Amino acid sequence: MKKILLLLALALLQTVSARAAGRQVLPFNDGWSFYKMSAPGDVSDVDLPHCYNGVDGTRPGYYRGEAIYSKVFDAPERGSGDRVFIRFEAVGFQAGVSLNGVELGHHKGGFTAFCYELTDLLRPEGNLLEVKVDNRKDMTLAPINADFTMFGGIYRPVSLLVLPKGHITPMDYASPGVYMEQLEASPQMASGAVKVLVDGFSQKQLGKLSLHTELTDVNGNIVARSVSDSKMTHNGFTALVDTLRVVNPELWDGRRSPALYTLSASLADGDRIIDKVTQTVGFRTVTVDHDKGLSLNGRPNNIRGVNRHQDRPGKGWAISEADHLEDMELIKEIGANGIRLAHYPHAEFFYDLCDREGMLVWAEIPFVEQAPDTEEFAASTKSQLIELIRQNYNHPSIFCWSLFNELGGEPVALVSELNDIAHAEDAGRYTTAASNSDNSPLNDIPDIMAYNTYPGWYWADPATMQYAIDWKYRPDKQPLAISEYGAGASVKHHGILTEHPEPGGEYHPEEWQATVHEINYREIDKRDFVWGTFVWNMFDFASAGRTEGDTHGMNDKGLVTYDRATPKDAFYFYKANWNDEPMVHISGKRFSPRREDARQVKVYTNCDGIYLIHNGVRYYPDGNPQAHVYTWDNIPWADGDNRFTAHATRDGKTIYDNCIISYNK
Ligand code: GCB
Repeated sequence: MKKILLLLALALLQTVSARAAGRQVLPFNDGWSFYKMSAPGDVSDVDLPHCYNGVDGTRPGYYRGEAIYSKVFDAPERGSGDRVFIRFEAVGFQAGVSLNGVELGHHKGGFTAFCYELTDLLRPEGNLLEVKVDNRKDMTLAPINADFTMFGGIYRPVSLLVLPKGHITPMDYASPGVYMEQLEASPQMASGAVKVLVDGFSQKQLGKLSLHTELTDVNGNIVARSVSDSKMTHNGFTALVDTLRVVNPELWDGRRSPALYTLSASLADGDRIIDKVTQTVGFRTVTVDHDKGLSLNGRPNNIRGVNRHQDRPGKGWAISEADHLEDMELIKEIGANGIRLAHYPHAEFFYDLCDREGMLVWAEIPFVEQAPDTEEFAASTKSQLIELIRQNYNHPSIFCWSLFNELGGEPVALVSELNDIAHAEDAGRYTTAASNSDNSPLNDIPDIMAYNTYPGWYWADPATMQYAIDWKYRPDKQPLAISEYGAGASVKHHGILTEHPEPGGEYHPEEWQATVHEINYREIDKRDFVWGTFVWNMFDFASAGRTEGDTHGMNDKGLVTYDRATPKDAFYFYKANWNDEPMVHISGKRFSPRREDARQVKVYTNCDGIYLIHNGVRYYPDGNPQAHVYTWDNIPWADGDNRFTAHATRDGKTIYDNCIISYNK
């Protein structure tokens, strides 16, 4: 009972403080109805997030069509004059929203948030909100074609915002309405210019309005505080502005120490706080140099990272916070220090996680493959970029905005415009892009460049990564990264190959993927000027049109299977190279039984003193390791079961990995 009372008191306190702060954010995810336009009689009750291709998203004929979501609800409790907004975090790909039969708006873009005001149409009870969702191909909206399934649905959370009449606006492309532009970030001093966009005030009220800002550290200590009544116009709104300074700040220092601060921005009329928004922020400098690569806070910090797609089996894009956390744990386990969130804006929860975990993030818009030369297409692509930037402006993890991925054609004018927009929106971050062409004029546009290249998978042998990089290196142009490389792999297919299998074929042996990564990465790692490298991909993902590997409808280049249950051998190769915790892994354990031509034993470890016990006999590795890979080519395999234990030592402690592999000569 005591506990219940305590919880009630806490809940009350939370509502009171939310009200005192002037706003309520109410989850709006339960109790929706849903049907596909193809089957209007087939109505089901659903909760959000919801994706209507969770089951068919790996089949070529998956449903790409319209669907109707609706919800009947009573108006939230609110004070007189309060205004009500609805915010969708993402709908794949277009949403026509109406309340009580009146259209509120139509949003184009499958990955960014949007917001509408409901106030004037709200009845006290029995309101009907309807959302017509559409995931059909549309020549005016990117992506038009891409190597991933275009999942439909209201697949991220929805909330109602109850705001006082005058408030910090949620209507600036659904951004938080609070922007902190970093001005300085050194161990001695950090400072940020804060802009808070307001709406709903009369001129007279505006005159009396002041902005109270505070920065608190993780321990809740206030490290900076200011009051200002300076105003300017920003993004078409009145903005209250101020500058906050922190003496001897803790910098956001990536995986080493991702120090964060909470910025709270309150609007006040005298002593009365009218509205308040908090944001997580951090101070850091990221510079990319042609020869030295990427530095974080002045220290070399080339990115050793992965690409991530967001879908999961059965759920499509409607994934949970637990799913995001599981993905992050796996990415941390291999020791990555950066992530390319491909090929579109990801969930707010995941950018927050990247801030907390110190992952450097490449953020991008879904401008992939095709670029129709029309005004409508240009307009929607530009607005997707503005949404990405404004909604995610405050994340210290994000260091670049990517403008395109592998574009066919050469839409120089549009990409140049996107580049200018990104600079105008955010002077503090680089623009970049992922290109698959060495000669495209588009490559000259962004501040820093990156290339997708697949030596050892789509062509040639893995060692040609050296030429792939060296030919792309342009001393007179921008610094270079490898934004994608990799190979397909099934944990059910095994074999030792000397050249790549048919990429579009069904046989994708796990061992070849490991070989490609070992050799590709060795070449990348030799070159300090490569500012980042991003494995394609951390996880297998749905690509309905593919007919290859062990399961059709999938791209199986993940280091981990689609269900996140099985790390492939290549996962452990990176773990040996990137993570600091002692580890040892015998590669090819699933490759059993084996035959004469496949007797090599391979071990990945970041420890010393490595040896192998085979059927009770000790063997030392052949020669020196290459990129933490040890090999044994002369083990006398016995017919039947072969027992292996790999021993490795770090700081006097020995760790082991075991397996049994059978052998049929
Ligand atoms: C690429 C694309 C990516 C594909 C990948 C592949 O270059 O950027 O969207 O999924 O290749 O697996 O072919």
